[in-house]
Amino acid sequence: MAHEYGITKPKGYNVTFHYNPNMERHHFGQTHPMKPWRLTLTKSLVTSYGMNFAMDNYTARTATYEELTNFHTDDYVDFLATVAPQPTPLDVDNMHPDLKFNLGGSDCPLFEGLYDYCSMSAGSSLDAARKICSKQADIAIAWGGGLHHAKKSEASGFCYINDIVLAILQLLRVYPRVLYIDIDSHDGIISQIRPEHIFPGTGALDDNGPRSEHNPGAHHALNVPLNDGITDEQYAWLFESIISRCVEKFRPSAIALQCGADSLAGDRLGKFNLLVEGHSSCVEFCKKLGIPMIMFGGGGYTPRNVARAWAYETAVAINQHKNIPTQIPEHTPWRERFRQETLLPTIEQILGEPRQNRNPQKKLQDIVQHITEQLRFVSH
Ligand code: TV1
Ligand code: ZN
Repeated sequence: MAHEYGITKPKGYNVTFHYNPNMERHHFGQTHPMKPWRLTLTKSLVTSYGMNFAMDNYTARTATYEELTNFHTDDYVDFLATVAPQPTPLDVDNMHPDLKFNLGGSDCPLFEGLYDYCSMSAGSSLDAARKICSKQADIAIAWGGGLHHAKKSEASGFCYINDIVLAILQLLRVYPRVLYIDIDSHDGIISQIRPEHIFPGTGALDDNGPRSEHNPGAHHALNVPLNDGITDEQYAWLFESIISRCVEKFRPSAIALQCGADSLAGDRLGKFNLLVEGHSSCVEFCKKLGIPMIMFGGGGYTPRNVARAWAYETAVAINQHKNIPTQIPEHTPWRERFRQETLLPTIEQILGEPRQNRNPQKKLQDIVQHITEQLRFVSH
């Protein structure tokens, strides 16, 4: 079975895969959109295609208290570590009065084993960062990470611990300039979203990072606000135009790429028309830059499609995406959960009818123009 698809480890290029099988045992609650089980489904495809033979596979350790408090405050981490699980309240009026830090509501419930779940997610991203820092990896993959909303002392949008910030702080010890890219359908740093009415309400085109006098980050945040129904062609064009300009100006020494999969067509929360091909073309483009890179997970609420995208993007990392058969292998665990037996379903297979595209080409050209002007403020 090992070399069924001829997948072997390439010489001189190393991909590491950081995964903790205990993460997926955690549940946010029956109706909550975040399903850690999507990680099981991803891993199932990765191994059934034999991709594990082309990577160094690590069981991610849990992050320590000291590591978590590199970004988060002690009082917040202490609370996360000690608070008892609570049933999810039906509405805000029923919320437990003792709860703090935006915990215990419907988005960020206090489920059983929460602290372990958070430390595993952060641990996998930190392990990935360390492999990049020690040059043992050219690309390090942490699908359990990518939880980009968590604040210093507050949970937000299904995220409790910001593993991305922790990983980037590690990278910055060795790499002077880290480019953070976020293709989740919710606002990250270089991301796309209809700002005002979509969670968390930030991400406008002119939202470029706090401009206090001594803030070196001023002007260094770029946003690409998009409407429903964007297609692969438009997305890839935007991504490549913008990222190539960013790389030229900023000359990053490392890349942190959040691969949130709620930007895929058919997502329970997202409203785009992206296929695995379009989503993964962002990963392909970044890989070709030849800059050390961490790939994180993130959002993604239709587990079978999340697993397809992240497995295919794992194949991109090991440069096997053109070689693997599109038919999902017979021996894949949970194979029937994928509905169609292809790794690359069409928009018709996913949605029947594509969503109406509310992104006129002219708007997208204006965005690229605006970003090009913003980049005047960026120097290396
Ligand atoms: C329980 C059960 C929670 C069903 C949450 C969708 C649910 C949502 C649920 C939901 C849901 C949000 C808000 C709430 C502002 C808040 C991992 C007062 C059907 C990275 C986080 C989105 C996205 C949070 C996370 C958002 C990520 N949308 N059903 N909650 N309100 N919260 O709008 O970026 O993907 O939706
Ligand atoms: Zn999201």
